[in-house]
Amino acid sequence: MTITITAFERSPDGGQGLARDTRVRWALEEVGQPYEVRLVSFRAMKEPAHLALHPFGQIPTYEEGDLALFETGAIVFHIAERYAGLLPKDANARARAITWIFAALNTVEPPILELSTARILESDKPWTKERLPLVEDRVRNRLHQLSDRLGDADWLDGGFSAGDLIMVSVLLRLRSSGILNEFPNLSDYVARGEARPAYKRAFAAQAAINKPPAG
Ligand SMILES: N[C@@H](CCC(=O)N[C@@H](CS)C(=O)NCC(=O)O)C(=O)O
Repeated sequence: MTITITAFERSPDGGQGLARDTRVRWALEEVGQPYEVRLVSFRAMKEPAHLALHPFGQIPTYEEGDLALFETGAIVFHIAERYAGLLPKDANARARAITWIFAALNTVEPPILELSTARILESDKPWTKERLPLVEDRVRNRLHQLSDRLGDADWLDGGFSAGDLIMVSVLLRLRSSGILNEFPNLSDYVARGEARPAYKRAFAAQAAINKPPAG
C-alpha cells in the first residue's frame, strides 16, 4: 500500500530538517518503507482539502490506503506498531519506549517550542529581553533532568527506539540556541541520531526539496 506524507512546499528553515516531516521520513527510513511526498503551500494547508486531513492546517499528514493521520507522535507510533524496527518486542520494554515518545512531545518539547517562540516570533517585543532568560532556564531544567537520566548510555532505554527518534528530533530544534552544547551527553546523543543512515536519508530527502534556488 502506498504511503503518502505531506511536507512544506518550501520549508521556512531552508532545509535544516527541522520541519516535522523529517521525523516521519526518518521513521519510514528506519523501518524500510518507501513513501511518496505531496508538497503543500502555506495557502493550501489552510484550504478544505488539506483541512480534511489535518484539522489544524499543518504538516505533516500521513495517508496509507483508507487511513489518514496527523500529529507526528501518532504517525511515528503507528509506523512503529505496523512495521518492525522501532519498538522492542518485549511488552514492558515496548511500553517504556512508547513512554519516551510521550515524554519527548509532552514534557521536553513544550519549553523548547516556547523558546523558539520567544526568540523568533516575539523578538521585537519590549519584554522579550527580560523573559528570554526565564524561558531558557526552563529548557535547561528539562535538559538537566534528561541528561541525568541518559547518563552515559547510547539511547534512553536499551536499543534505539521510536522514543529516541522523537526525542532526538525534538532536541535538534535547540541546536541554534547553543543550549544543547551545555549538555555534552545530550549533544552526543543527538549526533548519534543524526549519524544513523536512516536519518541521513530522511535529511537528504527534505533538503533536496528545500535547497535555495541556484544563483
Ligand atoms: N504537534 C504537531 C505540530 C505540527 C506543526 O507544528 N507543523 C508545522 C510544521 S513543523 C506547521 O505545519 N506549521 C505551519 C502552521 O502551523 O501553519 C505535530 O507534531 O505534528
